[in-house]
Amino acid sequence: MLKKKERYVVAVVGATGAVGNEMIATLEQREFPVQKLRLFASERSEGKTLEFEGSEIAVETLKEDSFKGIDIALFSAGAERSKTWAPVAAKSGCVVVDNSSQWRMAPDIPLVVPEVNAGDLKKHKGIIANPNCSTIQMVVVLKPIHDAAKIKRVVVTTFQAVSGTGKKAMDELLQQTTDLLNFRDIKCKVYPHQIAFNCLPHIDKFLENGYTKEEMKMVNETKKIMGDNSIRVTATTVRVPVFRGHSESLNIETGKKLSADEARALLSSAPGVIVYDAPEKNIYPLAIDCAGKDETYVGRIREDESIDNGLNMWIVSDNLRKGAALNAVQIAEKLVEMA
Ligand code: NAP
Ligand code: 12T
Repeated sequence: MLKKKERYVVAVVGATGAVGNEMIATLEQREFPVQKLRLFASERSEGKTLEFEGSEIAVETLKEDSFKGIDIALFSAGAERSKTWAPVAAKSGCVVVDNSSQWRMAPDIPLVVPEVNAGDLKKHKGIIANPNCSTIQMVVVLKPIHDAAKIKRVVVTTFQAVSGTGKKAMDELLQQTTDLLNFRDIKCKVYPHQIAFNCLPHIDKFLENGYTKEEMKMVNETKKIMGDNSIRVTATTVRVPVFRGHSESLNIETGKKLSADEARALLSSAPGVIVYDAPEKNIYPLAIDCAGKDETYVGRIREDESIDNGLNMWIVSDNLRKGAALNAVQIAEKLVEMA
């Protein structure tokens, strides 16, 4: 449990990565009450410094006693590191907000999107899991619809940015694009196929049921966060040559009929959601506009004419902000409120 303090000692584990960088920026922008910031990464980053609130902070490597005196640790250094180090951190009295997939489905670890299930934070025992980026932006939109009309089934297709995979993937898209435009051969290191000017129906590993891990994260995490195992979800997750911002096409079947206007009104007052929906003026959410923003944008809201109670919509959010760093910092803010 977090003890009430004026200011907290905060750690970012994976500080040099795409998500870690965004975490540092988010803590600063939201004026999180930081007494001291400690930054951790791998041995490769030894000697590096990163800027926070105008001063340079040295990047450290993790050791058994690293977490002594740290109140809150935001982890984004991959599942392996979370598996090893989150319990070490929790044991030394630090509250961990973990961005990896390692602990998300563990029954006694809360999986939290503050707009949806902040109440689950009360049950934490030192580790709190941050959901997958694609799931987070979807559940902030599903929650008000579920409360009003009970969702029976969701069919989702994602169009995910390369920054979700990390820094090396962003470099790969840039390099392949410049190589192709200069008639040079390309190299595929991060993804199994060319990502520039292409779409890959493959995110994370393939599982025995033919789905990818990313698809099954959306299925399972949605039920856990919404606290309702009866919601049926099926997903197809696709990598697209976009640097930042995940787009998703949602088809939602509800128990009660909701008109497109009713859905628009509901979503307009939902926390963390902005309705951006005026197709007659070519207004709908775009990844390039949502990059750097905090909210999830919703447009193309329309009734599914093939079933009785169905809605289609298009949602976009910044995968590094609400999809990762911002959600983690919002969880930390809730913990401070509750302390
Ligand atoms: P990234 O750009 O590749 O950064 C990886 C970070 O992990 C770097 O800071 C790296 O340090 C650090 N790291 C690697 N090995 C380490 C070790 N042995 N000890 C300490 N630090 C180590 O990746 P990213 O996109 O920021 O993602 C990081 C992790 O966040 C992912 O693996 C995933 O678990 C999670 N994530 C979650 C979401 C979500 O959906 N919520 C989205 C994206 C990522 P060096 O620079 O020293 O190598
Ligand atoms: N493979 O945190 O590649 O479970 O976009 C998030 C993003 C795993 C995760 C990606 C991934 C996660 C990706």
